[in-house]
Amino acid sequence: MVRIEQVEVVIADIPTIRPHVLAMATMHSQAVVLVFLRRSDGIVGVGEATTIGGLAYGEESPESIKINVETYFAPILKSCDADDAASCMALLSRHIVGNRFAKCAVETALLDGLGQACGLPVSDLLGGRRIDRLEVAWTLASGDTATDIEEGERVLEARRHRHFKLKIGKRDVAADCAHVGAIARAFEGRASVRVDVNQAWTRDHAEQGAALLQDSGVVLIEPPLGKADFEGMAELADRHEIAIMADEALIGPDSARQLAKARAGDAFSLKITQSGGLVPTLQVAAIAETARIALYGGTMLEGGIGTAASAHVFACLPDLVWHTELFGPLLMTEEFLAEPLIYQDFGLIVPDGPGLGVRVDRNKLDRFRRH
Ligand code: MUC
Ligand code: MG
Repeated sequence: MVRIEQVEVVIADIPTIRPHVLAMATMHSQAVVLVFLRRSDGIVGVGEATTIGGLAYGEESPESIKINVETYFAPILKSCDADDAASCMALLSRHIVGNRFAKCAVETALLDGLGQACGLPVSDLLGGRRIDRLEVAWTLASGDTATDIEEGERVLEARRHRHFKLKIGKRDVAADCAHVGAIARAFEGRASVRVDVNQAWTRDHAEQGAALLQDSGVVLIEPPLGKADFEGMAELADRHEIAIMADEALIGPDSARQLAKARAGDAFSLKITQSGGLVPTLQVAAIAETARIALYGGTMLEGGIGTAASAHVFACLPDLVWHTELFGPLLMTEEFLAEPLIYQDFGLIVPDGPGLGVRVDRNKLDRFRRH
């Protein structure tokens, strides 16, 4: 039996290329939590968890992920067969409630280790990839219309992105929709525009906003309403042509079933952290597919490891109607992978080496490691 001999958790604070303005937080850096599992055969598997704005997005913080993995996950992991990722995760779930982000990092590290041991990419362990390149949207979130247009022009010209997501919800609805309208006009016929309100609107705001955004040619709205308002989301999706996407409310297979039953959105934003791991993300996707809910490959603004893990999962799915937003590493000023992920032709190339197919450069990481 291959044992897990060492569990190491590192938090690294990586600056962002510009302030990233969301309804609930403005980010100047991203706290990346990396979990390294050293196996008795010498292989080291790595996984990542991130959140957004400390405790502003979810109920786990970078610090809670680190302390909980070190204190509660590690002793259980040390009793597991490292080659049996499913049994390890089942044992963890029996003893640890919640902690989806931490579970995601640990499951990723188990699968990375297993993939390296048997010479297979994680996507093969998950059933096999269907595509090698995932189209990637970019988030324009400087908070300023002219800066956003300039930034959009640059990444479009570089053939890096042709779908833009705008973060709104901080200003009043009319001001936000005017900002979005100006950007949608600037890119009309050249790039698609979607928005993420991150739950900041009331039902009245959402009615008003959905109509204005639809008129501006915007194609999709990520959670306009609070995550508990399934009814409001369903009514909005029913009344407007513009697609309504569930995101914050989607926290694993049980929530997927409830959201699908309530028809609380036309689309699901799949996130490996929010789902509690790679396998649970596939379960969420399967529920969506059977309910005829469109799929989107979401991000928690992960660095290279979480982004590669997400890419392996998303590459296994039959149809990502809304593509992905796996741009996390591009929002950070620094790279901690030995070889960066490849973005070309508006997409991300899914790594094809064993495990995640990417490696952490510990020297690079150490420069940003929190002590
Ligand atoms: C979210 O809510 O979707 C994804 C892209 C981005 O800028 O923020 C995230 C979180
Ligand atoms: Mg979102």
